[in-house]
Amino acid sequence: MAQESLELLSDTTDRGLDRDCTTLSRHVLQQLQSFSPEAQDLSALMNRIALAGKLVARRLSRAGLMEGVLGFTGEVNVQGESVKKMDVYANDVFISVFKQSGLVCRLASEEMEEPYYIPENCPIGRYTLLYDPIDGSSNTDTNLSLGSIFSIRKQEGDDLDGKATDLLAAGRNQIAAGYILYGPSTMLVYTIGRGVHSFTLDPSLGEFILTEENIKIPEHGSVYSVNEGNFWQWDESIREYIRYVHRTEGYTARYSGAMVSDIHRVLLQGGVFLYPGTVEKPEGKLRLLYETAPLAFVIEQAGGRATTGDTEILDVVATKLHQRTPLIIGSKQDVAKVESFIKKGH
Ligand code: AHM
Ligand code: MG
Repeated sequence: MAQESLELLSDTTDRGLDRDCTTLSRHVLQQLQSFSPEAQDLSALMNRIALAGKLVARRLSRAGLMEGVLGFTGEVNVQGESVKKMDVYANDVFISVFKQSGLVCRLASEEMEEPYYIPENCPIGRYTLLYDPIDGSSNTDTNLSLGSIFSIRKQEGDDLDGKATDLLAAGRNQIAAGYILYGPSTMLVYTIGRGVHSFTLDPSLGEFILTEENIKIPEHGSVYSVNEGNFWQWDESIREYIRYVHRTEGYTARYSGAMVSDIHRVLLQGGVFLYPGTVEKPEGKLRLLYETAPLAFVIEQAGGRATTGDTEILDVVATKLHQRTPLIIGSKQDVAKVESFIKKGH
């Protein structure tokens, strides 16, 4: 073999090996360029989230073959939605995984009315995990894409009354956020405020391996992603925007029923995802603390934007744990286009 091809071969092998060795926990430490206690905490927290993701992915991959995995439990959650067995399983997975971490004293999720305390962790556990264990629940029984969304905040104050009111703060207080996407492969995308990075689960290693660093969302994309079944319930300004994309060449609709996968597409290829308010639900469907704020943190870090149509999502201060917000998120130009219709309408 010619010297040149040999060098090329060893170069690509090295790069491949280098990449194979960039696990999530190592990446977090690299990002922070430190082995300080804070950096170690964040690395351990991300490692735990990855473990939860692996457990959920493992169950989903065999869901159709096992008893008691798919379908509803018969319960209705705090949001008034029917609970699926996978929602309960995934919710419990995060609790179990963080019980053992020592770092997290409180967890708050879509599936629990009140925050869940882990008293044995509270003397040292200065972090709170906010999460949506299964995003896109309606896709569960049809073997379609699903997600988990997470956000980590530092506990402010002593929370003596046990009401976790310090969580009612703007999304800019998040110290880490991201999502796990259960698709043909399982991916984890995260930010700690230093760009956005994606990892793919290598099932043969059981590790999330770095896929792409410093992802940048395109300034504009052709995709608009929204449930048009709600058309007649939206404000006229949103209807006008949709009429605009219908009559303008170069737009294409994509909507999967799981916003983690829709927003992942927008992150990589550009475009906009919307879940506006409706007449029945003026605040929309999505929850601020564990759905829209973490995704807004990711998209902002990738160079995009997320707004309610009125206020940047990361500036919205929650007034209650399960607060909802409308969401317009994605490429800067596409979010601005939607906003221009909202402004015209007022
Ligand atoms: P969920 O967390 O209960 O699954 O709800 C969130 C999901 C989003 O992933 C998705 O975009 C939206 O709800 C779909 O709702 P709809 O069926 O109203 O379009
Ligand atoms: Mg959800």
